[in-house]
Amino acid sequence: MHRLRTTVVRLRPITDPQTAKSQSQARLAAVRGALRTFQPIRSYTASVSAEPFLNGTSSNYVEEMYYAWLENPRSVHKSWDIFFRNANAGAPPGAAYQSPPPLGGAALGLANAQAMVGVQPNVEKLVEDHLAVQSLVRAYQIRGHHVAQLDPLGIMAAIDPGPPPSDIITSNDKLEFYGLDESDLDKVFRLPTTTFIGGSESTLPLREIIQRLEMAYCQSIGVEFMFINDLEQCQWIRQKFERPGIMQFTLEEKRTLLARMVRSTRFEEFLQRKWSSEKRFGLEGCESLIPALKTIIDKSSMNGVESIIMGMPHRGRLNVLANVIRKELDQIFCQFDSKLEAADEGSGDVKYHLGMWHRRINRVTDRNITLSLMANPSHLEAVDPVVQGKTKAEQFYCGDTEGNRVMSILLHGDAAFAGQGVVYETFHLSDLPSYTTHGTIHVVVNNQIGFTTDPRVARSSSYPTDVAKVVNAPIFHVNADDPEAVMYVCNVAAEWRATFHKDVVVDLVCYRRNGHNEMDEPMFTQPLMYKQIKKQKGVLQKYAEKLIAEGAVTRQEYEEEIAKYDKICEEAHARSKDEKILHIKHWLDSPWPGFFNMDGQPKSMTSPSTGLTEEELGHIGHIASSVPVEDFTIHGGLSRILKGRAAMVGQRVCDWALGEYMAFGSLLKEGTHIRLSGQDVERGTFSHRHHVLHDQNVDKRICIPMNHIAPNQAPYTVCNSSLSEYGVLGFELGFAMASPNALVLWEAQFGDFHNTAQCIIDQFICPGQAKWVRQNGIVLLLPHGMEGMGPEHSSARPERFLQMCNEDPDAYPKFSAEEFAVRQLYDCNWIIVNCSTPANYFHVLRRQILQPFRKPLIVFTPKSLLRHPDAKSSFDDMLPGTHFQRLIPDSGPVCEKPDGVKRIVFCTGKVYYELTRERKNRGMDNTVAIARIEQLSPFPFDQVKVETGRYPNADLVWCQEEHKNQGYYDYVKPRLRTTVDRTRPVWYAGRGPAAAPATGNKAAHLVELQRFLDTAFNLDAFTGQS
Ligand SMILES: Cc1ncc(C[n+]2csc(CCOP(=O)(O)OP(=O)(O)O)c2C)c(N)n1
Ligand SMILES: [Mg+2]
Repeated sequence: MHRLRTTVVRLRPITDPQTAKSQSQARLAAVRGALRTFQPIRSYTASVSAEPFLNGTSSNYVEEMYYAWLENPRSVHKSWDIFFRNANAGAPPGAAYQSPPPLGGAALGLANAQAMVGVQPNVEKLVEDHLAVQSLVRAYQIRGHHVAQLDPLGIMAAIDPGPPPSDIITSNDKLEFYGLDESDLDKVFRLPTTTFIGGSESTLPLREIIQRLEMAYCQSIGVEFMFINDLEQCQWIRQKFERPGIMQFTLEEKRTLLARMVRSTRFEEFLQRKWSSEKRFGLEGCESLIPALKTIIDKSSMNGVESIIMGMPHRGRLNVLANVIRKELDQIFCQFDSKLEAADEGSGDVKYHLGMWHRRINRVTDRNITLSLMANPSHLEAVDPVVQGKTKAEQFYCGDTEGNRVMSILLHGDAAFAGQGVVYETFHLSDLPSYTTHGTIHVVVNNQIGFTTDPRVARSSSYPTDVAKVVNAPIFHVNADDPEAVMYVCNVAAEWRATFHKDVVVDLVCYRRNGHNEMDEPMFTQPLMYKQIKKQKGVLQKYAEKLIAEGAVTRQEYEEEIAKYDKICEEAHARSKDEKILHIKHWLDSPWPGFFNMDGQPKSMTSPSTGLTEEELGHIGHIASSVPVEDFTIHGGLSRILKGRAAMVGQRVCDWALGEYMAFGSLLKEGTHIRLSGQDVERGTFSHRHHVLHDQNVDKRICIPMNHIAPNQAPYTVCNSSLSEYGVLGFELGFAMASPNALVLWEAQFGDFHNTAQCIIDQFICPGQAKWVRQNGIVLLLPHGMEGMGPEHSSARPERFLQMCNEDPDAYPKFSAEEFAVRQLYDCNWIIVNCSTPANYFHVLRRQILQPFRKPLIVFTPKSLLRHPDAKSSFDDMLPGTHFQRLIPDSGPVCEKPDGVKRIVFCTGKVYYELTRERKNRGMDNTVAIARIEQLSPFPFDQVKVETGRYPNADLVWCQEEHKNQGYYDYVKPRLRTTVDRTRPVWYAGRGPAAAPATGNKAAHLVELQRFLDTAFNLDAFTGQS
C-alpha cells in the first residue's frame, strides 16, 4: 500500500514532458543498475480508499502503466490515458478514474478502447485483469515445467506425482483462479516487461498469451530458473525460451541431428548383436545423449573452447567414447575379447571405466578440439571433483582465467545425482576463486530409475536436479524423445556457460529400455513401467519418420545412413580381431608429453640430491621472515613470528614451517608450480605457516611472500578450501593429473578427516596407476599424533594407508644396493612417510618433484613437533649432497660400542622425542639404540638390515604411541621379521588394542604413555616370552 501511495502521489506534480522523460530514463537506468529510482514519500496523506482499484498488489502494475504512458500516451490502453490525464490535471482522489468525459479527438480512440475491453471501461476490472495476466505469465515461468511433456513414457509418475498447479491454465475453468473467465480470452492485454512472448508486439489477446506461454514452457522443455537471483540472467533465459518461433532448425541441422541419432542407436544395436551377453550399460532409451553432447561441444567450440574434460558414469559410456570422443571402434571392440593379453603393467579396469584423450578437428566449426573423458571408478559421482580439478589445472596452465578455452562437462545418472553428497560438494566449489572452472555443463541421463529403485523412494526432491539450485544454476528438463528440443536446450546451455560462466543443468528425461545392465530383468521390480517401455517406439524411428514426413530426408537417404554406419562398425569389428594385445595405455586420459621417454618409461632411474646451497637457504629464509611489499602492516603477533624465523635463519636452523618454506620456495624458484589447498591452510590450522599475510589496516589486502622469491619463479597457489574433504581432495587429485610439473598438496585440517574423502583415496589415489596406468604425484599432509587431545584429531589412521600398500611384507626386495631406493619407489603404489625432522620433510617434498616419476605421497605431519625445541634441523642437513633419509639411525653413544647395545627400538614420528627423553632420564644412552623409520612405505628393508646387523646383541622392539591394532605395528612387524630372516623376535612397546584412537582423559593419556615407555626401556620386559 505504501508503494502505491507514493506512486499516486508521484502522478500529480509531473506535467513537464521533459521531466517525465528524464524520470523514465532514470527508471530504466535503475532497473539495469538494480537501484531504486525513488525514495518512498512517507508524508503522503491522501485517502487511498477513494481509489479502490489502487490496492497494494496493483502498484507495480500502475507504475508500469504510468511510465509507459509518460513515454508514449498511445502505448497504453485508452482508459489509462484518460485516467493519467485526469490525475495529472489535478483531479482529486477518487475522481481521476471516473468514467472520463470525451477529450476532443480522443473520443474515437476511447470508443475503440471500449470495444476492446467491453462496453464500459471499468478501470478497476482492467487493472485487476492486467495484474492477473501478469501473475499468469509469472506462474508459467515458475511452474510451467510441472505440466511440460517431459516424460517420453507419459507416465510422469517419476517426475511430478502431484496434480498440475492450479495457476497453470490446463483447462479454461482454471482461469477462475485469476478472476478471469472464457469471455476474457479475446481481450487484449499489455505484456509486462518480464516476458518476451510478444516478440515485437507489446499487447496480445489473453488466448494468445496462454498459447504462447504453453509453447514456451509446457512442451518438450521444462525450464526451472525463476529461483535465480539475477534479473539479467532470468531475462536472458526468458528470451531464449519465450521469443516466438525461436526453436527453428535448418534442414542441415536436422539432417546432422538424424545422422547423430543413427550413430548413437546403431552403435548400441551393433554391440547387442555381437555381444548379447556382455555388460555394457547401454544407452537404449536415451540415444539423444550423443547428439546432446555433440551439440554442446559444437557450440562451445564455436564460442572458442579448445579443450573439454568430461566425467561420466557407466550408462552409455562406450557410446560416448565411440561417437563423441571418437575412440577408434576397433579399440573399443577388442575390449570385449577377454582372451587378449594386457600389454601394460597394472591390473587394468573394466571397459566402461576407462578414460580417453583425443585431439581432433571439430567438423562443424573446423577448429581443433581436445576431448578427454576421465577414467573413473564405479563409485558414482566420485569423478566430479576430479574433473573439475583437472579442468582448473588446464585453465591455469594455459592462462585461461575466464574459462574461455577449457571447460568441463559432467554427466550424471538421476539416482546418483540426487543421492551422492559429493555432487553438492562439487557444486559448492563452482564459484570459489581458486576452484572455479567458470561454469560446468551438467547433463543428467534421467531414465527415472536407479538400478531397481524408483525415484519416489530414492529422493525427497521433485527432480533429481534440485541440488543444482544451490548455486543458482538454471535447469533445463527436456523430453529426450524430442531430439530437436534436446538440441535446442543444449545450445542454450552452451551459450549460457559462454555468457555467464556459471553452471547449468540439462536434464534428459528418458527411460532405460533394458534392465540395469543387459543381463538384468527389470520386470521383477518395475512391471508396469516396462510394459510401457516395451510398447515404446525407438526415438530414432520416431524422429526419422518425422523428418521423412516433413520432407527433410527421404526414406532412402535414411536407410543409406544406417547402412553406412553399420558398415563402419562391421569393418572395425573385423580389424579388432587382428589385435593381439590390449594396451591400457591407449586409454590414458591425461598424457604427460615429454615427461617419459618414447616407451613411456622414466627418463632416468636416479634421484638427484635434494639439498640447496647455503645462499639459497638464506635467501628463502629471508623471504619467509619478511614482508616483501611496501606499506603493509602485519599483526604484531605475526611480526614476532617473523622475527623468530629471522633468528632461526641467523642460527642456520629450521623449524617445521621454515623447512616447508625452504622446500616450496626452492621448487618455485626452479619453475615448479605449487598448489596447497585444504581447510585454513593459508595460515595453517596450528598457526605455524602464515603463507598469506593480511594488512591490518586495509580490508582484503594480502601479501603472499612465497610469490616474491625470484623474478622468473613459478606461481604459488595457496588456498583455503570449502569445508569439504571428498570434494576438495578429489579436486586436487584432478589438478595433479594435468601436469607432472607441479607439486599439488592437500592438507587435512586434522588427519582423521581424510576419512570423509575415503572414496578418493581408495578408488583413485591408492590404485590409480594400477587401474589406469596413470601416475599421480599428489601429496596428502595429514596431521597426526597422540597429544592427549582425545579420540578425535589424534590419528590420521596410518594403519589404513599402510594396509593398502602393494609391497610384499614377506619378501626381501631383490634390487641392487645402488638402485634399491629408487626401484622400490618406482614399484610402489604410494609413498608413506612420517618425518621426525624439518630437514627430512623438506627433502621428501623436493624429492617428490625431482624424482623421475610420480607417486602419491602420504605425509603424517606433526602437531606438537611444530614448536618442539628439539624438532629443528640445521642447514647442514639441507645442503647440496644431502637427501631424504628413509631411516635415521642412532648417531649417539650407542655407535661407539654397538656390541654393548641391548636393545634397538625402532619407531616413527613424534614418539622418537619421548623415547630419547626417557632414555636420557634413565641413563640408558649406551644400552638402547633408537632408529627412526621415516619412510614407512616402501619399507627401507636395506637400511633396517644395516641397523639390525650393527647391534647383534640387541633385541628388537617396535615402539609406537598408537594403539596396538592401529598405527604401524601390523605393517612393520612382518617386514622387520623378513629383514632379519625371522631369526630374531620383534617385541611391541605401545598402547594396547582399543576401539577409539585415543583416550579422552588427559591423565589416562599420560599414564598410558609412561606405561609403554617403561616397557620400551625395561630390558627384562620380554624375557621368557616367545
Ligand atoms: C557410490 C555408489 N553407490 C552405489 C553404486 C551401485 N550402483 C551402480 S549403478 C546404480 C544405479 C545408478 O542409478 P542412476 O544414477 O540413475 O544411473 P542409471 O544406471 O540409471 O543410468 C547403483 C546403485 C555405485 N556404483 N556407486
Ligand atoms: Mg537412472
